[in-house]
Amino acid sequence: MNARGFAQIGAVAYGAALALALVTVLLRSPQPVTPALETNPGCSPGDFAHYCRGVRARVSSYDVFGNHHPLFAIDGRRSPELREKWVPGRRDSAPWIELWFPMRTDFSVVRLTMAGHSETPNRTMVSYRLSCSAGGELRAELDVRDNRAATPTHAIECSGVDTLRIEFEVEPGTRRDLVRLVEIEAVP
Ligand SMILES: [Ca+2]
Repeated sequence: MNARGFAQIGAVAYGAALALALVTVLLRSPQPVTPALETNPGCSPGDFAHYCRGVRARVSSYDVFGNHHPLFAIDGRRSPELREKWVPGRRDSAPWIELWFPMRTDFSVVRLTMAGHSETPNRTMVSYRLSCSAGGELRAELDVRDNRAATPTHAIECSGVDTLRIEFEVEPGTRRDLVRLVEIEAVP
């Protein structure tokens, strides 16, 4: 084999090693979490789930290449800009998002803004479960089975909690095969 042949084999091996490394990283990625930002308890008085209050979001996965980071779900914006939403990875069959409050928090309403708010309405998620807890102890839960609203408002008494969790049921083969969540608000 001549030098060109060795170079071609080397290039193929290098490409394969890079692809393997990328797949390994993607498969082994831990559940991403947003940064711990400085807490300003007085900000956003109508929404305790805003990052400016020190809230962090952890998710089962997110669409890295689409840049649909979970921070978009707690930034206080209900923007029609298509990028500004949390979207899980395509292979995530049981997507969830969890909000961590920096201190025990009371709220009685959770308002969601789904992609149907600004995109096609049939992308609005129908089935999901809300729950809130304190120190790992469940305080309230709500199973939603027939949501049709793009910005649903759910009454749920969460008193002295440190975590709000939402688990979505995706529907393969429909427009609801992927969660597209623009915003979560925890209303006192
Ligand atoms: Ca947002």
